[in-house]
Amino acid sequence: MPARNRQEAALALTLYAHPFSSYSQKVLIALWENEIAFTYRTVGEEPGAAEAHRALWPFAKFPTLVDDGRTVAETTIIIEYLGLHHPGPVRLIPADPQAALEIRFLDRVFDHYVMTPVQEAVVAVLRGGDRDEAVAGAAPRLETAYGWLETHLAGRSWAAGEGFTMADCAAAPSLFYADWVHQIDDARFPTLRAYRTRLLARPSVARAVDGGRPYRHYFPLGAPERD
Ligand SMILES: N[C@@H](CCC(=O)N[C@@H](CS)C(=O)NCC(=O)O)C(=O)O
Repeated sequence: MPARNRQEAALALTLYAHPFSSYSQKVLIALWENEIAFTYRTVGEEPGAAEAHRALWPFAKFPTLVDDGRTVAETTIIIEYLGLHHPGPVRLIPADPQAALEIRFLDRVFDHYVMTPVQEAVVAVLRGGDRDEAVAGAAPRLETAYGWLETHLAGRSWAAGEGFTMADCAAAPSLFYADWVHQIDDARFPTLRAYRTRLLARPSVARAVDGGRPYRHYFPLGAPERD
């Protein structure tokens, strides 16, 4: 689609999200990779945004995209939807079905085996649980994920190979926050550590991290000084 038409089509897009939320960042990275314009409604910060969001999506999980009246929820589905309806130069899911399957698989790995233990630890502390107990609960699961990723990422620039894909959109916030909960050990996981560093240097990811910076005091386990 020519740039002007892409911008016009994108004007109908509204994203309900929060800059510090990992899943919001996953979709923001996808939007920014292809410079897709959208209206940003900040859930929990902007008056009325949380209520409007809940009316659209009763589970109230964010981010949620609205495209010309159509509600699209769940980050993976949102990114798939953007690829179908607002394609740009960076193809986050390749046309080849086998290559796409690997990306969808890795997207699941980051969401289920990295982000989920992180989120559970964060939620436990937000609900008044003990910080050390929450970290101790997440650590063995993250160790398993780090070990698997260390092997799987060997020889790759990005999660699925040489191209930046939806799997990297999922990986960036997952690994960003996972390292805060249970640090990725340099000596045992050098490939994973280097991948995280590469992700953070990517402009769309750096922009997402910067957007979340003013909200670091929300992190209930205590945000570290690094990053
Ligand atoms: N599976 C969902 C997860 C979304 C999610 O858990 N979002 C968090 C923010 S990072 C959220 O909405 N938390 C608020 C809540 O659970 O009420 C997706 O991929 O969109």
